[in-house]
Amino acid sequence: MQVDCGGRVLDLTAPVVMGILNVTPDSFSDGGRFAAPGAALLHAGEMVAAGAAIIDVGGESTRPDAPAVGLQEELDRVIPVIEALCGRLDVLISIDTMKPEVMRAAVDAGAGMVNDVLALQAPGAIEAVAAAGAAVCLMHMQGTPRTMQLHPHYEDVVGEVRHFLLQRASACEAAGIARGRIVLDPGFGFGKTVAHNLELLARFEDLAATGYPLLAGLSRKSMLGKLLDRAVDQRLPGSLALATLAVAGGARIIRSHDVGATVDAVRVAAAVRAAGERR
Ligand code: 8Y4
Repeated sequence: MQVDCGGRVLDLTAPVVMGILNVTPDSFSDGGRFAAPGAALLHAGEMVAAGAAIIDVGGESTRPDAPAVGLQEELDRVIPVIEALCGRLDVLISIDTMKPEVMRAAVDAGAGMVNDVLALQAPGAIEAVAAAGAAVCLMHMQGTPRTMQLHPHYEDVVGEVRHFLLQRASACEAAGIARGRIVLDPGFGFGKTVAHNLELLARFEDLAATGYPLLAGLSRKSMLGKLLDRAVDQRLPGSLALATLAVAGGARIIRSHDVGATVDAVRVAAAVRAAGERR
């Protein structure tokens, strides 16, 4: 399995790790320590050395209480970082954004994948990615970043998420984004209770059966806070358990803050899964 990332090919024969590079000054996970291009470059270099296949650069928080970020502010945060990364590191860059203008500028600066929690539903977003030639990760969210955790409700969470993602993939393909450029993601924590997240993970294979490569973002998320009563900086063991289960269920990309440890977990889980497929 491969993803065409606009000239670059991402080989997913074995699952890979996407390292998270926040360039938001308000990011509560890293306190904005990587906001400057120099510090971001250093962190990205460490993640590549630890085995990251993709670096996901994000300049806009999706937390419910996060302030909206203006277009110019977001461009000023992410574009210098992407330019610096592409000049120095041989790694695929993904741009975490909801804005078509940022998608376009990021791909011009060297990004090969667009990671959009709105699944390209913003006006002009599908066209921006189609024209740019990049790959895209289409993520499911119920509601908006502001309202998503107020009253998550589903009759059949796996069926509804699967249906939404396949509809978005069809819309992208109709607009000229080839099937081989599309990754799907159930969006753990985005308009989901702990029970919804657990069911999506337990039935991950139903999503993998769509045939599209799947990304899972579980690192340090609040479901671990609720399951384990642990603060954000105490969630690595739980995150590794979730990453392992996602790979066992067929995930091909694991989005993580802790690349080295996650690469080990993914390699172990992938070896077990491969053993089950050899017959
Ligand atoms: C600590 C740190 C606790 C961060 C929670 C968080 C996903 C994503 C996010 C995902 C894709 C996050 C941008 C939420 N999650 N993109 N983005 N999939 N494709 N929260 O699951 O990391 S941000």
